[in-house]
Amino acid sequence: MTLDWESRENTDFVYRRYNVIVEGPAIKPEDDKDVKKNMPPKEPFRELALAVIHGDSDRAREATKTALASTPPLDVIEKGLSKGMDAVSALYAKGAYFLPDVMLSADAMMVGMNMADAKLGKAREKKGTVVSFVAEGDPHDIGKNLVVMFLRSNGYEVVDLGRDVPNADVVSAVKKAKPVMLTGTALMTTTMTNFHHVSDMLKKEGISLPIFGCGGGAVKRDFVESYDMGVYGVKAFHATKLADAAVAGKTWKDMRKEYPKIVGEFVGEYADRL
Ligand code: B12
Repeated sequence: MTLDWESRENTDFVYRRYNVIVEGPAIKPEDDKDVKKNMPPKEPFRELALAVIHGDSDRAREATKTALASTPPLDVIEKGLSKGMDAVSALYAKGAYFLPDVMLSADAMMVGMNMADAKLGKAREKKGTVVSFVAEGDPHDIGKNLVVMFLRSNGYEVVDLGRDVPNADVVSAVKKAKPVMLTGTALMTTTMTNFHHVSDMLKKEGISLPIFGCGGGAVKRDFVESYDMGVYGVKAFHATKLADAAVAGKTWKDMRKEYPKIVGEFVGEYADRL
């Protein structure tokens, strides 16, 4: 029998033949209640978030192009693209999205981020050097890429070591670049412990940095404050304020105490240190 796939009658036949129970029309990811709660209501942010949620790089390119015509690049990232990635995280956590979905969304996010990065432009005079890396064994580099992007666009020379960086390579890079700041990102509980090792290895070499800023989904403030030089970084754009503070002579001990003041906003994670 020849089937006309557009015809309801025939699809019913196919469903019956293969014992498929049809519960209703396919649910769109943006209709999920946890996604709905945090979706930006207004354009151009909604379309940016949707492009990331659907893992559609072409749509992300178009949406970012449109958004950048009227919106600051920082808002395009923080209020649009990042909201999409938050939704993807929620869908992944509840098992509605699988790794391939997440990878497509990460690619779409990077397309938009690179365009926003180009628009941010690079400040001409360099304020100092920063070394950035993702912890050994960890492939999650979206947050680190944001940190690098913000630092570069705010006048810092960044030695970007990439992801899954062996601890020894971090120490070598620090010895070579003599940075004003080291940033580390870890998204996995199995990889974040490398921050502790890096701190110990630096100390063994007699190296004391103004700040070793550590962030990433897996990391919490009390963990970062359990080793020397560690300052817990909450938002990627805070990295520039922390680097500015280091250039101005603040130490990691000062930064732990004065974090909200230094980044210039209320930060829930530091609510006890206003
Ligand atoms: C995207 C993603 C992936 C992508 C990564 C793509 C990429 N290029 O990064 C892919 C699909 C590759 C991936 C793979 C895996 N993933 Co994954 N992934 C995620 C997901 C959904 C989102 C992570 C993300 O990018 N968030 C957005 C970014 C922007 O956030 P962020 O890095 O934390 O950065 C923010 C802040 O922390 C801050 N920040 C970060 N660093 C710094 C530094 C400084 C100085 C400052 C100031 C701020 C700062 O700035 C950002 C905000 O502005 C999370 C789920 C979740 N809820 O987080 C899981 C998650 C991280 N993955 C997880 C796992 C387990 C894996 C796999 C091991 C799965 C598997 N079974 O194979 C593999 C890794 C395999 C391997 N090789 O080891 C787990 C980790 C669990 C844990 N706690 O250990 C999570 C939490 C999912 C879960 N709930 O189980 N993953």
